[in-house]
Amino acid sequence: MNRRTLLKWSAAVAGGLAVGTRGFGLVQADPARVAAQGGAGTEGGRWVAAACWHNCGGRCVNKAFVVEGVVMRQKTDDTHPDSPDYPQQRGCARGRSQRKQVFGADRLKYPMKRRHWEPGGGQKELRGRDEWVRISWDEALDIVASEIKRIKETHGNRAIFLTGGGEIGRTLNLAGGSVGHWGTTSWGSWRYTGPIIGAREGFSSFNTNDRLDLKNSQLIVMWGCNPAWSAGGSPTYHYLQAKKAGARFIFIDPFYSDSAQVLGDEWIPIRPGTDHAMLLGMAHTLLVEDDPETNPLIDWDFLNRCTVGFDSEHVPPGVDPKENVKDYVLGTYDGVPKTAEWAEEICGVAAARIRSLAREIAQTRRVALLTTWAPARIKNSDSWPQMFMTLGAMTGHIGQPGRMTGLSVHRATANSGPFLVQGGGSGVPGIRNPLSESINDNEIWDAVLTGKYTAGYQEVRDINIQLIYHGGGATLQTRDGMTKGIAAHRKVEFVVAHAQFLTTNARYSDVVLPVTTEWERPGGLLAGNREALFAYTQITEPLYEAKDDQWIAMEVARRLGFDPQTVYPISPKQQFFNQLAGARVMKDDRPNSESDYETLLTITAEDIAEWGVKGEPQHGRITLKEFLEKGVYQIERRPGDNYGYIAFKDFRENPERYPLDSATGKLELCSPALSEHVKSRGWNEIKPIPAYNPATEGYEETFADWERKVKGEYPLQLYTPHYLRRSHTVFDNIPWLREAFPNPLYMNPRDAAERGIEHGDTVLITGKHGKSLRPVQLTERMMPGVVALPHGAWVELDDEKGVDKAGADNIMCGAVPTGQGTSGWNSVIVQVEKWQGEPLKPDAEWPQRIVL
Ligand SMILES: Nc1nc2c(c(=O)[nH]1)N[C@H]1C(S)=C(S)[C@@H](COP(=O)(O)OP(=O)(O)OC[C@H]3O[C@@H](n4cnc5c(=O)[nH]c(N)nc54)[C@H](O)[C@@H]3O)O[C@H]1N2
Ligand SMILES: Nc1nc2c(c(=O)[nH]1)N[C@H]1C(S)=C(S)[C@@H](COP(=O)(O)OP(=O)(O)OC[C@H]3O[C@@H](n4cnc5c(=O)[nH]c(N)nc54)[C@H](O)[C@@H]3O)O[C@H]1N2
Ligand code: SF4
Ligand SMILES: [Mo]
Repeated sequence: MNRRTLLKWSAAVAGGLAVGTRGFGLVQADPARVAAQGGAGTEGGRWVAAACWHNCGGRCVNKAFVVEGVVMRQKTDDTHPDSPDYPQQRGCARGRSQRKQVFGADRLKYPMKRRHWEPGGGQKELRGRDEWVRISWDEALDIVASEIKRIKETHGNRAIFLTGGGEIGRTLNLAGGSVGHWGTTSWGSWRYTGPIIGAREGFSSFNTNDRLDLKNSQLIVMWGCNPAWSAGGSPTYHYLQAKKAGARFIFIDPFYSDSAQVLGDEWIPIRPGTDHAMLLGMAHTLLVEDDPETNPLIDWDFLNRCTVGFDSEHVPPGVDPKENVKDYVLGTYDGVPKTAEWAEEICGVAAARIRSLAREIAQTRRVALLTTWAPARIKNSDSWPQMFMTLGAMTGHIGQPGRMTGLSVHRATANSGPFLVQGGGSGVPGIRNPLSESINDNEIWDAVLTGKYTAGYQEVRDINIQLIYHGGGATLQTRDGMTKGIAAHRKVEFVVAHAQFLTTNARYSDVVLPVTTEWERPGGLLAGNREALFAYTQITEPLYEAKDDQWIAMEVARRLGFDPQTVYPISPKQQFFNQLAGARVMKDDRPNSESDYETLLTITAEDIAEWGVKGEPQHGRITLKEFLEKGVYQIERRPGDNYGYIAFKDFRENPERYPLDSATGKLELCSPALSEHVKSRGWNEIKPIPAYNPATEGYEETFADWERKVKGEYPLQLYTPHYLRRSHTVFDNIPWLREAFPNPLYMNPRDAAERGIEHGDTVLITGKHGKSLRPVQLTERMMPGVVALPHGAWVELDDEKGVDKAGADNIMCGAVPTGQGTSGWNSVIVQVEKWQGEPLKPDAEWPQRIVL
């Protein structure tokens, strides 16, 4: 960003977005400047609660100022004064640009088909580069229904592959079902390892303490955490309160992140996917230095009472006593002590620092050992969560005030615990899929191309996919192996996508159905922040000919001969009403009672009549009108209230009475159930203890000869951080955001110098699975030997050269299934060189994808 564009951006933020008339802590814009930029006054319009509905890791208040149906500007939370205990839920740059998305010139306006499409395919190789032809909704729906029918009759329902779920899944279920896909997506190996070993999992349940308790921690270790980028809204602010309360922050990350800049007392650079080795080195230090009398470093009481598998006396029933953490770390049977020096060679952190960090954690009374899913989005990382919990268990930092070990990520970042406010159900009954077949994300494209996929231990199944239905999500763009994905799209007989823009899914389809955004729908609720529930209402009528997914699902059903009412027996408005009526809030007179909720909203008979829905009047804490107008109900927290949460507290106090969900009821540092689970998936086997298992396409594979330290063809590690410009793929097309966040490849100047690369050069990234171009950003903030390619850019593939210009991460990430079926997006190896062709223009200058 140069100075001029920066000024343009900040003016837009100050003038167009952050105008608060009461301005509690918000930037107060100069009214004259606002007027000069075309902003209207507040007369004649009103602020409407607007959706910000993305899977972005945050939840915030978003309001649109609507004058005669036109959105003039946006603002964020000013519903109450801001304070650390009761913070405003303020939006990020993406949410504040929402109107630029909804009203973007590149919105899909009409149903379209590919010019050379014919029943059965028609020049299938042109998918992704054919012309688009506008068609009527009738024609579009007829094509979709007749292709579903034809393919079902010729090849059976197993030929229909539904990506991203979505509303159309209900119709396909009525019509005999479809094949789906599964994966570890966000969670990496926390997905299955977490629950199996008893560590739970940080998405629907929680394993660290709440934000007010975080202030009790003296030391906070942020293991692969960058909330300033990947947990929008209040989380970084919560961490800041812990810092102000005196906590020391250590960041362990390949990148000196914005979060580390704000909070960090220290940054320990580490190679992606090698964290496990570092922890083993720390465990070794603790084991050899611990002396209960003179130098107590290990919490033997916690280990003995609350875990299984740490030493030979505590292995779970039926397990060889040799399978224990202690003997593995000491190298008793394999002859390899996992010393700090052993770890240093792998992870790159100096042995002395590995030792001193182990001591510091063990000797500090109250420590928070926090991680995200990022270090677990690594191939072969099945034992990593178990290793992380092992450090917590050894040092006893679990289940007490200021002491916690586990996940602090996404909706639970810096604030874990049960939701204090929840929405109700929509009242739409489920429709069962008669097929219960699902393919691992790492094999979906291979399944299309080769007709085979792994269905379990020594079980490979045949499949003949001929229809790809993109009902939701951005699967072609967000799953590994996009090059194969594109080939798969060019192989099948029919591809259809519901889409708001010409996204990657849409681009490689035959028929594209334009769908509405949440701003064009009756309204809904958004959860994802434990202290608040957000509501939004309709901002505008559906744009152009866009229709909502439910309507499409019903219309396709009608054409397949079903009663549309079976797909959606109740209207979207009634669904919204049901969610509102069922909203509940936790009572504050009893602590941590997950079942003790009361009704949130007062709804009168007049409200029900006005809405024209079915319902009963009810009494709650605030009125329906007030809630919808404010757009949020937030719990006012204060120190010592009953909403605090200490994860594993009961368990720690009495593990017999409050067992964990694992097979033994204890935290399983040796877990036969885990190794059995991994084996049952059919790719490889692991030990029940957290043994180090080098990642496929990890650091070790950057070497042609590990012993002599000779680098190979792909000498650099690449990983894909979640990036401020986007929520995954969403918002990638917004010019404002493109200008603010240019999507570079991050690289250390030393690696660049070796390759004759200069700051700002266009570089070619070459890996085992594809090639991409990006402008390079040279920065000491990235450790040498590692490069980062931000997650989610919309692919721009030059078919002839086989080079993608957008830096689409999944061109570089290959679909290589390991262990539990982990999507290992952060274990990739590449080479980077200066691009000899035409340099890239900044993304912000690229033409928008305006089709019709
Ligand atoms: N290389 C790499 N890949 C990754 C990751 C990574 O770190 N690296 N991260 C992974 C993670 S954690 C996740 S969660 C996944 C996310 O994977 P996805 O869920 O596939 O990604 P999104 O971009 O959120 O996809 C949402 C899509 O839905 C569309 N959409 C929005 N509203 C509607 C609607 O009402 N109807 C319809 N029909 N469509 C709508 C949006 O335009 C967008 O195309 O990506 C994963 N992929
Ligand atoms: N802006 C933005 N925010 C998002 C999203 C988005 O797309 N954009 N997506 C949301 C979703 S669905 C999810 S699942 C979450 C994911 O959130 P996280 O799981 O936290 O993932 P990241 O933000 O990619 O990475 C966090 C940090 O881990 C570091 N890291 C990466 N690999 C390793 C490793 O192997 N070891 C160590 N020690 N550190 C590593 C990165 O440098 C980064 O600083 O983000 C959410 N928030
Ligand atoms: S963090 Fe998420 S919910 Fe909040 S404004 Fe940003 S995109 Fe919207
Ligand atoms: Mo995610």
